[in-house]
Amino acid sequence: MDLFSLKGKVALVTGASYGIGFAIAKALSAAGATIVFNDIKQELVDKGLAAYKEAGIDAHGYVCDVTDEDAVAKLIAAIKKDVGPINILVNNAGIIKRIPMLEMTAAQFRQVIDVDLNAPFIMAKAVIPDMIEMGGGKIINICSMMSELGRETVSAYAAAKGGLKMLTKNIASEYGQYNIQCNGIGPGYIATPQTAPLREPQPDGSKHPFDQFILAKTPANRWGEASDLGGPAVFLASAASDFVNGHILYVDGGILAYIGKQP
Ligand code: NAP
Ligand code: GCO
Repeated sequence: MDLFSLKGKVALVTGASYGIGFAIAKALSAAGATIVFNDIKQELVDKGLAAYKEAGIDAHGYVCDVTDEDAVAKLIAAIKKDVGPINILVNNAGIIKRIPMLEMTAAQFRQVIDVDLNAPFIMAKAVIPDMIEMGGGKIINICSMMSELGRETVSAYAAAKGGLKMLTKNIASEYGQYNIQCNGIGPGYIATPQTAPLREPQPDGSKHPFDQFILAKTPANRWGEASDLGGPAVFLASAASDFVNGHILYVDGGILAYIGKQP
């Protein structure tokens, strides 16, 4: 089981005060990693620190907007000074705007691309030099079903997550020679604040139509929990995946394999 050990490793998980990032950080901590996380607001970082402490994790939290290249450079330098160079980067921070394309402004489109695609580029660029110096490292990009599929109202998000899939493959191609593995995790539909609007019970108490739709599309017949992503993240962060590179590991309960339950 040492193959899955992260003892002595420093892991930075972006946007990890709660949700999927928090769950992934908890799993990496359980495997021995020192956890560092950032969020966009101090109040969120404080909330996250309290949650990690409650989970018995002595995490290091920083305020940083991942789209701000200067702020990211300062973040990485501060982490290196306070904790040590980053061995594992999880690009988790993300936003979604559910707006029909013809109603979406270019500024709204750019904002989603900025957080979900440009920021992982900025973060990876900031950590790779130290990884090269250390003889290797792990980058995990949190992709999506929308790295493979489209649906109404998520044009910007799908474009970003599709791009993130290809950025993942390109980092693997360009830096694999330095023993850096860059892979993606493609979560299915996970019960977090980001998908809460899709699961809102109807006024009559019945399930949201989208909730019913996802259950019919998922062989596991359930929404994923953020904790379902912990094991796959430990695998991709550990020596167990040293010859896995440029791969998107879909953790979706089988959605991508399934035509859907007949109504
Ligand atoms: P979430 O609940 O919305 O959490 C996203 C986190 O990222 C929040 O803490 C958010 O902070 C932070 N963030 C947003 N913009 C940021 C920025 N510019 N700089 C730093 N932090 C920022 O989302 P989630 O459901 O946990 O999803 C996490 C990741 O998984 C995202 O990349 C998402 O696209 C992806 N994903 C989610 C699902 C799902 O079904 N939930 C499925 C597939 C993929 P604020 O609260 O301040 O915005
Ligand atoms: C949506 C959902 C999805 C999930 C996730 C699926 O509106 O369709 O928010 O995009 O967030 O990305 O993998």
